[in-house]
Amino acid sequence: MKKILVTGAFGLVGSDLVVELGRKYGHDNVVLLAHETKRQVDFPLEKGDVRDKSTLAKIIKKYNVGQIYHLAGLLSVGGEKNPPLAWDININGLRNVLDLAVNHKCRLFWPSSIAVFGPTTPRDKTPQHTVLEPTTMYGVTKLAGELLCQYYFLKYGLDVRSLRYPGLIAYKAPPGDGTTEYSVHIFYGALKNKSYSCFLKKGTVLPMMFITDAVTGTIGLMEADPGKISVRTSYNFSAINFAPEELVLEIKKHMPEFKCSYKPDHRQKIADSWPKSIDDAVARKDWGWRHEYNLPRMTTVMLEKLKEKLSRMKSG
Ligand code: AKB
Repeated sequence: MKKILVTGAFGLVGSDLVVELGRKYGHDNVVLLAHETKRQVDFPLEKGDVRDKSTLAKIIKKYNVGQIYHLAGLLSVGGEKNPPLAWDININGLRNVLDLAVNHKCRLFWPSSIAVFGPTTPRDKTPQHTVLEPTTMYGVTKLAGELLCQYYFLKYGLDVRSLRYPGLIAYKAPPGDGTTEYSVHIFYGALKNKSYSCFLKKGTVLPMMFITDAVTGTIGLMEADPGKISVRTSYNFSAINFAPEELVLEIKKHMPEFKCSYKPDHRQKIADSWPKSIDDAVARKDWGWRHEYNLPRMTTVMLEKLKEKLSRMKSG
């Protein structure tokens, strides 16, 4: 079997995705690319930066790679701290992977984001095809990336597939430098300190998804028959929508002593530029996407799994 390469393998998505890919296809068939290689993992692990095309090319050849999940990238808040770096990693890194995927005839997955939308986009049930005028550098790179993906499909026939990820909630890896990531930090706050200071204000409804659904959808899209893929920019991809106070109420059902205060900062502006809900009917129709986790189920699993993880970290 040709191998599967995952860049950004230790990130929020990668940490869960590689486990599922390993379970489905065998650990020896999933190659991890990361900046650090000191971790003990039972997968082949290579050190590299997605901006270094020749190292990437060597790894793709060495393992006879047939599929790439290119997850490495900067998020919205990190992108505003260093916009040139966000462009360099998110766009130049993507172009390297696109070129190599063409040369080595790989199928490619690349995540876009709800950050492609902006203040001029309809905010409720945002359609698949709509106004795209993002106001963050992250959103600009995601929009340019979507168009590049479609271009490589049209020009070179590259089988590239993409999803516009909403805020993803996961426990295996620590949250990255994003805006929807409050919804992950809040669980660490609840379990470590019984309190959390939220950087978004009450009423900030955003599209969100539990990681298990995101991984199922990502692999589902990659396994779909090519004839079923009608979108080669990126699919709208949606599960649940909630505001911080709704998540707080849900956590309080398990931990009545939990307290959340609200101190909105610069990240509020980013959240305000994004939709409240997404219409993902095209993904549901084309390749059968459906989600399983609602807010209560996601909260129960997050508290349980993160508690286990934190107590393992404490004891060892
Ligand atoms: C972020 O908030 O930057 C990301 C995203 C929605 O793409 N989680």
